Amino acid sequence: MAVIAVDLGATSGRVVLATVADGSVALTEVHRFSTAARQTDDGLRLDIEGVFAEVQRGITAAVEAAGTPVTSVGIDCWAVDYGLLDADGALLDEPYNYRDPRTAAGLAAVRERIGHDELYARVGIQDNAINTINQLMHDVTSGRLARAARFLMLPDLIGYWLTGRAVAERTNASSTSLLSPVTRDWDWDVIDRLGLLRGVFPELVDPGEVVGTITVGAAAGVPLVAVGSHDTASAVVAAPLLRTGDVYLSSGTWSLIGMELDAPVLSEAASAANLTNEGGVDGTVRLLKNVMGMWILSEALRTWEAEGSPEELTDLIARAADVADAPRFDATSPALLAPGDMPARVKSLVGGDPRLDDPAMFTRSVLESLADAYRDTVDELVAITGHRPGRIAVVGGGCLNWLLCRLTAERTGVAVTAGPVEATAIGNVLVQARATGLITGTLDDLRRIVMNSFPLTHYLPRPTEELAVITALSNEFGADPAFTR
Ligand code: LFR
Repeated sequence: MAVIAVDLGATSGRVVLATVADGSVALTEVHRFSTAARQTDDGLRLDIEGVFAEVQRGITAAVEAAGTPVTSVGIDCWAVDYGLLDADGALLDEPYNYRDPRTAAGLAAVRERIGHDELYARVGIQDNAINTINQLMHDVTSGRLARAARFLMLPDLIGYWLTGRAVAERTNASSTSLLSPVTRDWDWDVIDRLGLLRGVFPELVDPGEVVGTITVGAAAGVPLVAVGSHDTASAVVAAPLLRTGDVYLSSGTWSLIGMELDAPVLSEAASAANLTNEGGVDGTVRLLKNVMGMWILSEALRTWEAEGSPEELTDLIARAADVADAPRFDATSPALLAPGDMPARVKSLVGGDPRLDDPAMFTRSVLESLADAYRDTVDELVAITGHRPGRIAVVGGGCLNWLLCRLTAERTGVAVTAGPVEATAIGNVLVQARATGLITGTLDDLRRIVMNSFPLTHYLPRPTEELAVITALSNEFGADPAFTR
């Protein structure tokens, strides 16, 4: 029995074929393609129909590779972006990417109608220009929304094209700032006050519900299962958290760092810390912060490449390990959001310090600043929830960045476990597998399957002392001491 996960990330999408058996899960990537937005005369846009064609190609490849019946398909994607359909169900135009600067005007227009404090107390979402609410508000003022009959978040849009059923999966709907984390329904009052047209919002479904039967392509007849369709919700499912208060850090284009809770925290302190209450799988709340993440480095690499000096990330990390006293900056700064000349922007955040012209120093500066932001966020989470983390579970591509993992452990004083890299696809698969009866259990049980299936690397807060202890133990018991760097 095989499961197909469609996982759309900010730069690339993948289709993964998975098997779940005997308490473990195994993944094979069968197709990868670009999901990059493109600058058009009319803003930063996504060719979502092109992405859908790649998704179908991937599903075909997965069905062919499976050699056994496929039990279900699930889709996850980055949050906040959406497509609009007209009255005939056709796509109105290409979706905007959240890094398009139109959000500034949208945010200002939202503010005129609802103050931040009131909005936060209602929907619990951090103040971030990228939020759907700001994008939709811009669509109201530009007249775009008036031409729409249906609003669908991107993974729901792909699900609609596969099954013909239009729904809004809850974890991703929570990223719109239009969902109440208390009632878990659309906040119709906010929607009315912003003039957002009630009729465009589809019915909500939870992860684990069957959206419908796929009617097109190689997987026709197979159920489409709603997963944590916000990629971060799926990643948190597969983060090896052991107890309440453990911190996850989903490390990719963004760094999403937070705790999994049973209930939202809508207090002034949470608002002042700019923590967000996004919906998680099984009715959990992901109290977290968006820190800028590996985007800073990937944009810098793009700039250097355009200037003719290609740098490799792994080389940079190795060289950055030997750099001392790098300047630090606020890694949550909105100045870093839009695409563009990242080295120049970071340099201006550190007062023009010329040492940042050296890519190794630049890299060290970014990693130190990210680690600072993680420490500050962990401190805020502890103060606000009263829970102390036993570990920080770093998942996603950034868990391969050993220097960042090491700095994170040292700076926060909390042990880091790094892995699995493909947490998002794994979380997607496990929620499907549970929905179709291949496995049973709580989130803890799903995480046990993850820990059983993938190796983790451990980084301890005080490496020198701890290495001495581990070496002594290994000399005595013959265990492998190589689990810390
Ligand atoms: C990560 C992510 C974040 C969200 C950002 C924009 O891929 O989904 O959780 O804040 O992208 O959608």
